[in-house]
Amino acid sequence: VTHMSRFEATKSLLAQLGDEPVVSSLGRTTFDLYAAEDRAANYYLCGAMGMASSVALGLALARPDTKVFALEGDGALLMNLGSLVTIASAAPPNLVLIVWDNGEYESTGGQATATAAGLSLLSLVRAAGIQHAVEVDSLPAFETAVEGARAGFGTHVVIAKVRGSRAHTGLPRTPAYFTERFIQALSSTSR
Ligand SMILES: Cc1ncc(C[n+]2csc(CCOP(=O)(O)OP(=O)(O)O)c2C)c(N)n1
Repeated sequence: VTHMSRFEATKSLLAQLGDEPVVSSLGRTTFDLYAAEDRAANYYLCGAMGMASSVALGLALARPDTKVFALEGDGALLMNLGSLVTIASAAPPNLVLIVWDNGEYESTGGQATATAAGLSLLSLVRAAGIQHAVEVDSLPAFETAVEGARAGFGTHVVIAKVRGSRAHTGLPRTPAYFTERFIQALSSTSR
């Protein structure tokens, strides 16, 4: 059983980043990102389950000058598994996908996901053809994995075994504002 908290891991991720964009999935993944730090380079998906990896893929292809980070829950990744093979084929050198694997659909009441029954997301990711993939279950290991992914070339996937965080803040229902702010943040960092 992992003791790594998703919220603590999210905070440590942001502490390592500069102004790189972070696209986050829905639910608790996004609530934790917002609570960790509401930065202009965060893009919160509200309800688009599993689409963070796809949105981040498009962004990574459009913006080869920056690393792009995507945060998905395990349930969200499983809902849009096709994204893995598309990412593997496109093989952007600047995409980092982090999957918070808590074995449950925590946001909707804790129903078990397939990983709770033994599915290895790491094996799935490797089978899709993504070579730079690791699974971690402690904060120090997570930090090392992020450091490697941030510095390295190629698409990287980090499967982070986490426990959820029951306390969270929610998110203001202002998607148009967040979208406009994200676009502006990215325009100002174009090189
Ligand atoms: C297509 C679709 N189906 C169902 C939902 C409802 N829903 C919102 S969050 C969520 C659970 C997400 O689970 P996971 O990605 O594992 O993240 P966690 O909640 O565990 O942080 C579900 C089923 C949705 N938003 N979209």
